[in-house]
Amino acid sequence: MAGNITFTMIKPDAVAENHIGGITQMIEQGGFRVVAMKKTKLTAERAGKFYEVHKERPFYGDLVKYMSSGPIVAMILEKDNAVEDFRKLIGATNPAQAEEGTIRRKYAKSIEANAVHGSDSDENAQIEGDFFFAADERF
Ligand code: IDP
Repeated sequence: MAGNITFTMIKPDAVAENHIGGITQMIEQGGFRVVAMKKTKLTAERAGKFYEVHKERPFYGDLVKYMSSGPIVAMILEKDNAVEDFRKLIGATNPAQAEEGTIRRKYAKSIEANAVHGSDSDENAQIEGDFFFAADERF
């Protein structure tokens, strides 16, 4: 059964370019409710841990550097079928392949600096949400 929670980050380039409001508006207009939200900065160590599944990929070192290069905005989002619907709303990893109307099509600059993260499974949504938020930060 599909869960109703997903996790997202607005990545450093999109935060630096003042797109927090624009991206959050697309998220809310897409039918998601913001359960938790925080602006924070990952250390290289924490970014490395968050993306540990990609440790063997050639872009891992650059990804860790990029994700710890400036503040991000982390959010837990709620909607029926949240993980799958949010992946649709953000679009393909590579913005050149992201469909019109998606967040990445509008805000991503490159395959790396692609504006937003979205969990790829219900299990990872839980793990990633727990990585950033305590129980008393979720409403
Ligand atoms: P996703 O974020 O669409 O789920 P993943 O394959 O899980 O994509 O990759 C995680 C993140 O790693 C991407 O969002 C992007 O920032 C970065 N990334 C993925 N593929 C590449 C690549 O080929 N070069 C550089 N960075 C990449």
